Parts: sequence; C-alpha cells; structure tokens
Amino acid sequence: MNRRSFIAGATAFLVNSTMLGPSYAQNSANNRPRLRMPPLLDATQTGRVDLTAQFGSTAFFEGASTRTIGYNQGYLGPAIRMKSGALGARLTNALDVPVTAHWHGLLVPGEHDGGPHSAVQPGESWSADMQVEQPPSTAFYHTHVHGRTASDVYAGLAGVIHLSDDRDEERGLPSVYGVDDLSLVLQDRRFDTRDRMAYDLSMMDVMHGFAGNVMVVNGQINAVAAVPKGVTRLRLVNGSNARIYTLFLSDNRPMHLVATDGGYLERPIALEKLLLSPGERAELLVDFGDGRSVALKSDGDPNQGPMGMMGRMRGAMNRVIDRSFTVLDFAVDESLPVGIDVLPDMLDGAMPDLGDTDTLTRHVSLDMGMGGMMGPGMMGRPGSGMMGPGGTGDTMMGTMGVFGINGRPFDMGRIDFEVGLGTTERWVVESPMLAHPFHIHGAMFQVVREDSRTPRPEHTGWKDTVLVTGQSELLVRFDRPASANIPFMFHCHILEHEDRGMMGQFTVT
Ligand SMILES: [Cu+2]
Repeated sequence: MNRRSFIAGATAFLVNSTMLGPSYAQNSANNRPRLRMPPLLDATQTGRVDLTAQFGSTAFFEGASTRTIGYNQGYLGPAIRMKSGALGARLTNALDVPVTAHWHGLLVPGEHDGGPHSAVQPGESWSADMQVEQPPSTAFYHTHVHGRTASDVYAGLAGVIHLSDDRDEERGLPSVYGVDDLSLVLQDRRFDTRDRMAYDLSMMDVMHGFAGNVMVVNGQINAVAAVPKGVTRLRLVNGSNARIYTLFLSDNRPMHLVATDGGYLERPIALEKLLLSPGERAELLVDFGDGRSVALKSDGDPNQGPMGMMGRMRGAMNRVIDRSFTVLDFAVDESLPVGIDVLPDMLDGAMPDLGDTDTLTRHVSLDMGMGGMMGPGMMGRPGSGMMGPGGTGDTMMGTMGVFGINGRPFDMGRIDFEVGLGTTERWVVESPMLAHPFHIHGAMFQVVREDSRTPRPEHTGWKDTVLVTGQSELLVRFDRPASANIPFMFHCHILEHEDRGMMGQFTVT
C-alpha cells in the first residue's frame, strides 16, 4: 500500500487540505495489518533491564524505509514489565549521538532519573541501580538529552513501562499482555511525498509543536487491534512530540478510566472523552462484549486548531487540523479468551489528598519568548516564506527570542528551585499563550484547580504530567532526592518547546 491509498483509507488524517479529496470507501479490516504489541521485556523476576539505543530501518509504508532509532530494536523499545523493589538498569549507546533513558513516571532519585545530566555518549554505557517503591502504574521511558529530545524521540527512542504488583486479577482488571491488556503508544508522524517519515520543522511547528499527518500506534500505521469479546484494558501513552488528543469511541460507548499517571483510581470513572497530552498516560477499560467493532477517535489538537494561539493569523495556512480522525480501529476476535466480562466497581487506588494549608507556593510561567514577535511586520509578511513548510524555524526563533520558564530559558548550570525533601509545595503553573503539558520529574502531584474550576475527571488521580490550558494549581509531593549535580527537571512536554528552553531544574534535599 502506498501513501495515497493509505490516505484514502479510514485511519488517515491530514494536515494539508490540498491533499483532501472526496471520501473513499473504507478499507475493510481484513486486509489491514493486526496491531502488534511491543515485545515484552519482563524484569519482574530478574530485576534487570538492559537497553541498547540502536539504529534501525523502518518501513511504515511498504517499500519506503526510514532510518529510525529504538531501544533494543529499530523503532521504539520493548514494554518493560517490572515491580517495585530493586531494579538494575543499563543503557548502552550504539548510536552516534548522546542518549539517555529517562524513566518518566518512576519515582527514583535524580541520579537514576535519566535526565539531561545523564547523557550517555556514543559507545558508552550508563547504569542505574534503583529502588522503585510506588503503586502499580503505566509509565514511559524516553531519551532526554537537552536540545535533541524532540528529534530523537521522534525517530523512535521511547517505550512503555508496566509497573505491576501481580494483583490485577484480584482487582478484576484484565492483565493478559497483548490479549486483554493492550499497550498503545500514540504518535503522530509526518510522511513526505516518498512515504518516508520526516522531521522538518517550520517556524509554525516550533511555535505550536510538531503535528504529523499520519497516525502511528506502536510504530504501525493503519493497523487494527484485535480484542476479546469482553472487557479490554487499554494502556494509553501519548508518545507524540506535541499532539494533544481528545479521545472518544466512535459509537460513544463509555471509556472507563481506571488509572492515571501515578496509578489506580479508587473506582472507575466513565468518560465520554479523555484529554491526553504528550507525556500523559491513562488506563481505560472498554467493554467489547457486544462483539461490535469500534474506532478510537480524537478531536483535533486545540493548539493547532482555530482556537490555538495564532488561530486568527492562520486563515491562509491550510494547515489547521480541527476535524476528528481515527487513532485506532478495534475489531472483536472471538477466538481470543475472555478474561474479564464485568467492570470492577472498586479499585484499590488512593486518590491524592495533600491538604491545603501552609505550603510554600511557587509560580511557574510557561513562556513563549514572544517579545517583539507580535509587532507589525514580524508575522505573515507576504512573500517572506516564514510560514512555509520546511522553513527555517530555528533561525526565525533565534531572531524572535526563545522559550522559557519565568522569563528565562533553560540553563543546565542554573538551579531554579531548591525543594525540601519530604515536603509538599503548591505550584501555580500558567500557560499564557498556548496549552502546554507540564511535567515534573521525581514527584507526583494533585491538581487542585485548573482555570479556577475543579479539575477534569481525568486529572483527579495522581499525576506527573498535566495539560495547563490557562492556570493550574498543583500540590506536589517531593519524596525523592536530587542534588545540584544531577537535579530533577520540570518542563513543557511539547518536545519542540522543551528543547528550546521551556524547562527548569530543581534540587530536592
Ligand atoms: Cu509548551
């Protein structure tokens, strides 16, 4: 199948309206590939995780290979299954650029966190002997070298972690990997006219965050996920560089949220829509007991659409995505064993309750460095080519200032905050221009208020990443240490923003 026939199919979504045509017959599920799970790296018995960052070649479209990178394979990495306790991790770098393995969602000390200060040079290795103690959850790992996180995650350096306590059967939760417990790494990628995955940033890509034109799930395009005729668990990881998904099921059946970033809720929450921004995870139960096929769909990215920061200026650009699109199709396979056919009433997760008094308050403003940019002549000058695809985004950004936090771009030599170990702090995070997913390393938080309202249902559990659309008030618990040599990061998880300075660092002592 080439790109054109793919684009005509059911799963495609487009960024460029010039590629739009009339509607076409949908591909039948029969001649589409079955969704694969990442290979399982089971560390529950061994307590060991060995990763090698390596080159690969991936043909997302038949006959069109893209040079990619991955952990232990050509694109993405294995699903790491682990439990609390001692974990020995080792990362070997077989690439020609520095890499890390950041354990996004694991509460480990700064020296084991795999942030920018732990960059592993080509040919070298890095080891972390960690002690993991936290509730079961779905976490994420990815490279985190300052300045190249976006390009290298885009090329494939990311994977899923299942932190398990082997008690999901008691909870009544599906737990058979790849059968009724599916890991879904959601990524949008841009394919060029030769069907190869491309990462060519225009200035608008830098401003709004990169948006792809094809949906990729677990490194596959146009695949169909087979599910048993019962309750299936979907572990969703937003592994996109910038895309914010608003997920729903095509027949509007409920999605039962059972876990957020930090683990299980007290009881499932039935959702019609789930907001999932880059770096966030959510676990859903979906009942396929009626045997019908259904599609997981998403509304357009609010940062890319007409409501986005520069919507008013974008009328001529033809790059707005404001329509919904299919993320992944599901088809019931009656040959698969049904493990769970009734939704659990209660889970044993603990909801955050960090109190509300006498905590230190910090203000975090996620700044676009727009000084001067909004002035006349800076934007949309006819014939300047500034907004064309493949433009010189970095050059333009250089002339318009940089991204930062509290007015300052990231500096690896500067500690922004010094936090007391074992304390709770109130962080008031503001996104004045655009919605930014805000991530804190080495800590979990409770969203207390967002935009002066009670938080969305999917933000009520323990979180380490949350989309800030205006102002969000977080109560953050700091229980893991980090020194000034290897501090923790806090940053925007739109990777194009993070790489250009929307990041800070803090110690916990
Ligand atoms: Cu951002």
